[in-house]
Amino acid sequence: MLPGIHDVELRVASQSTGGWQSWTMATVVALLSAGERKMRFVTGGDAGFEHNVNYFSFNLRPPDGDLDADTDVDGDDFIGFEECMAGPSVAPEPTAPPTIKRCKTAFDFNGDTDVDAVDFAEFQSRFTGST
Ligand SMILES: [Ca+2]
Ligand SMILES: [Ca+2]
Ligand SMILES: [Ca+2]
Repeated sequence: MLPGIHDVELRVASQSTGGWQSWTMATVVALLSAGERKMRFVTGGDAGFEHNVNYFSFNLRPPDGDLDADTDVDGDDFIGFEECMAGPSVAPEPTAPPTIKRCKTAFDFNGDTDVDAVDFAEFQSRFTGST
């Protein structure tokens, strides 16, 4: 599993969707680190509530510059970018939050495992304001 933020999509059907073959898509978000993982389904609802799962898929989100995941790219994210930026071919070594993993999932736009000036150009193009 690639580390990062994944949109996990499930194709499901149940009594509430209109029947066992009345499919709908549900999405949950998972922040995953590298390595093997175990997945567990936990369902809510009344006793006897049943459902049908057709499939699920993990879709790695590309970096978007929004380090704090508040749907903008602003000065707060820039502070994090400065913490993550380490130059060409140098892995991020943040001394405070964010983590190395989060640096890469938020800012390594070209996927070369560093956060450098190339990534900063992309970050600038996504900057939405100072606050
Ligand atoms: Ca943000
Ligand atoms: Ca913000
Ligand atoms: Ca990079």
